[in-house]
Amino acid sequence: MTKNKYILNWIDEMAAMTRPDRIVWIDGSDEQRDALRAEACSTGEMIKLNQELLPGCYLHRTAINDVARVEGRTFICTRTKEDAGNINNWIEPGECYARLSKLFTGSMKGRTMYVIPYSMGIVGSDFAKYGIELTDSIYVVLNMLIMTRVGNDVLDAIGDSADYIKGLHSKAQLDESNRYIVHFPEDNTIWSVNSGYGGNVLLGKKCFALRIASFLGRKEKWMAEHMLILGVEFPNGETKYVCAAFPSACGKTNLAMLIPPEIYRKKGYKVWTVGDDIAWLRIGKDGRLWAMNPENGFFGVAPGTNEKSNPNALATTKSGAIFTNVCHNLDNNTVWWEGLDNNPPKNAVNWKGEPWDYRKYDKADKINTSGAHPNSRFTAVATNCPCLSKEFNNPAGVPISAIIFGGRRAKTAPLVYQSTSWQNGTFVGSIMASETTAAAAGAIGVVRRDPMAMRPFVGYNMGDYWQHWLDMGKIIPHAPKIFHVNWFRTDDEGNFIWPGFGDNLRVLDWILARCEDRVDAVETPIGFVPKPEDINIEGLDITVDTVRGLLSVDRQSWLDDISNIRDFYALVGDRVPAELHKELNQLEARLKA
Ligand code: OXD
Ligand code: MN
Repeated sequence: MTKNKYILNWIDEMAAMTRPDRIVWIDGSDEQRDALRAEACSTGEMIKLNQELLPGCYLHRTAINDVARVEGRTFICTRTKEDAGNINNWIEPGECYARLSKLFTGSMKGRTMYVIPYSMGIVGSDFAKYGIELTDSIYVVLNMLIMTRVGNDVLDAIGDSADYIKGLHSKAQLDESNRYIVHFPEDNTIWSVNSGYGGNVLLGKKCFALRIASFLGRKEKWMAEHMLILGVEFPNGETKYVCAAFPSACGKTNLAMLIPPEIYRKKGYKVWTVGDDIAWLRIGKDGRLWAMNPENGFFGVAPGTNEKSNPNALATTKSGAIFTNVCHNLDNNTVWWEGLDNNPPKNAVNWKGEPWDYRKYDKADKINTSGAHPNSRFTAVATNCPCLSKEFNNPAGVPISAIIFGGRRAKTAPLVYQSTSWQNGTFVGSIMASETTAAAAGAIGVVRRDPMAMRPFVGYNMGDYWQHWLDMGKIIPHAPKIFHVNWFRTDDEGNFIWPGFGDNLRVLDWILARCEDRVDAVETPIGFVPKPEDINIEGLDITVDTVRGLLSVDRQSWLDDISNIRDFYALVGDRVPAELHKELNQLEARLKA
């Protein structure tokens, strides 16, 4: 435990409000974890899976009304509304504390309050930041033990300082209409109530490592980003690292754990995973930008994960994992999800806990007919990952050569292009977008602008966040180059043209060659695109002409996008940096030229 009076007083205050029957400090030991697993199984909160096939693995189901992050109920409560900006929901902090205090009052009666001291990053390192989460959920404790570094050494590292993030979570009644995920960045405080779903309640992840950390990063001149981090090892043994930001559901975990195509493997290429979701970026003493993954595990989407799409992720889930809202195979007490294989279990329970008949599956009504919820998850231990980078535990992180933005665009964005400068790259990030796939085949997707894939995760005004990007560009002596990729261009029948998955390494290869001036490019109105013959298609079923098509820039569809971008900038409001308006005007002029 600790003698830190800030921590003890705060816990006293929170306990006086929530009134738990007892308070238990989480020490990070295996003994305590095992006892909590046993307790959760005894109450039905978790199901112990087949320990021969899945040692240390458990299944949990959240409430049916509580299966995803709730952006509409997520708030950034800065003192002024302007500082939260138009993209975030906002409540005046005093009013918000009062409103939520009512919901927290007595919410832990008859329950235990767990005190979880955790670190984002290596405990004791310069890059680490600490938090304490108070929660009435064993599920949260067991997930935090995987996703973060938990234990008494965190309390030692905090010492007698008040510098830690205060997180309070209660499942309360899981009342959807009173669900709140609230951040008070100016108070280093997060309050979450009436949810039990990962992204809303594992407070180290989106709440701290993105929303609060982005706020801190702006103050302290570093960056918290929704980015994977991976290393490409070249045949000569050198490894170069990139960070990549994609909106949710664009295959971030798959890219982070990519398996090189055979012709690359034969040459000796390898890909190493440093992180699959969040990167904290700082300027190193050598003037380069260094990235570290503040997390200690993966909270990945299960459906679609299989031996082909992501064998590394699958291997990572084979021990010590928690599965949430997947399908339970009663025949062998294991788990299943859509897209795992073509063998749905015959004797199974769906994500809602009901008997499940795979023959009734209807793609148009996945929520009600699938075995696993489309947003069902695995929480997996990072060190299980076969392709985990040896730098994973390096407190300094890894030096970044390229930052890659991406989205899901059927037509507009080419396979890859390079921005012309950091400022132009910031603009490219600010206009990032993804299309939702409409139900009817061939229907045009709805464009959602998701700047830097951070739309739901910036803990302050989006315009100020863009300004912070521009400001960082001025103080990074050797800044990474900035690129944009789109794996999702489709042909007239709506089929993906680019094979994706492991073959995305072919694009990373070009990107890294650009970073070292080893390859030329063609200038277009939107930036530099590869010469078609410079994308290696050896061993692929596509021609240079297909690549040419994938790299084409259709001026009209870009011009059509401009008004959507202007509307989005108008929504962000008057703190959009002038430089970005200028970039937009120049882009339009180049497209019209
Ligand atoms: C996630 C997300 O859960 O981005 O990582 O939604
Ligand atoms: Mn994410």
